[in-house]
Amino acid sequence: MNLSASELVLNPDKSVYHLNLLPEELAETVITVGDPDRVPLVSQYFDSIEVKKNKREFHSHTGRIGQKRITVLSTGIGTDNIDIVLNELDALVNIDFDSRSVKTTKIVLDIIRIGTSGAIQPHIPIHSYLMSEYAIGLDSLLHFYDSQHVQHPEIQQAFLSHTNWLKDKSTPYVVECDRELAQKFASKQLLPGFTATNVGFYGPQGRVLRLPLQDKAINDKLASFNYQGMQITNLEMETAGIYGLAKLLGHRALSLNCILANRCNGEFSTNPEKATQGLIAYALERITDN
Ligand code: R1P
Repeated sequence: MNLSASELVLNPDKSVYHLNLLPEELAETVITVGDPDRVPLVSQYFDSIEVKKNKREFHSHTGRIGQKRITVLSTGIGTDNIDIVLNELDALVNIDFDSRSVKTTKIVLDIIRIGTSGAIQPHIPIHSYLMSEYAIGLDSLLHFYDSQHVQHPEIQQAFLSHTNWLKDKSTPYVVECDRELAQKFASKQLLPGFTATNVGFYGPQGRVLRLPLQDKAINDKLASFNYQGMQITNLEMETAGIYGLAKLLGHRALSLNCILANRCNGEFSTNPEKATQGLIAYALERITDN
């Protein structure tokens, strides 16, 4: 079946609509970061950069460290952008833009998020690095796809009862990382995590500036949830969407988080750039380590 112009949207130069990349401009190892300013902080370690592109919040550099070809791409904030990024990354490798048809042989991308996050457990200090083994999506992204087979309904059910989750909110979905990538990246320097992904930074993460919350105890309930010893460790805005869509599309994904805030004691990093830089260096070392 050929995809029409309205479904697979391409720019006049045949680059994909939002990411503004041509298929040959994407590497099979992709680092995603939220902030466009974090893209050069990653690519400064490249030996060479062959492509620099940007459109809206989607900035990308493709280059090499030694023989390893890597693309670093900013996603902006939130799983709404993750929907665009994951679908367009997949289209770049698995859809033929000339015939507008899905290729028979599929390419598997390695997608590694280097992000920032806030801890909700007291024992997780700021400036620690955390690898999300599981993620619970409090956004609704995955429910728009045929996705039951990549979700963990038993954990979701336990979460709904524990939190007395309001029906007006989206039903949480639980997804997990790619286990092979997790093994490649694991070390004592990374804490194992169960990450909650939500649709906003303030109310949805239990922050009150001027607006009262529907559920004042939301963060306490998240922190006290315990499923067979698994506890939710941190809050951010992309991981569950990345894991869910990567699994559905057949790609391998892993989310690494630099903890910038501890929500239990109210601390926030005084040097977020330095802390994030350490995680970038760690991730690149693992990516290039054969
Ligand atoms: C909020 O400030 C943003 O920071 C976190 C959240 O997930 C959200 O995107 O991650 P990044 O620093 O990777 O963007």
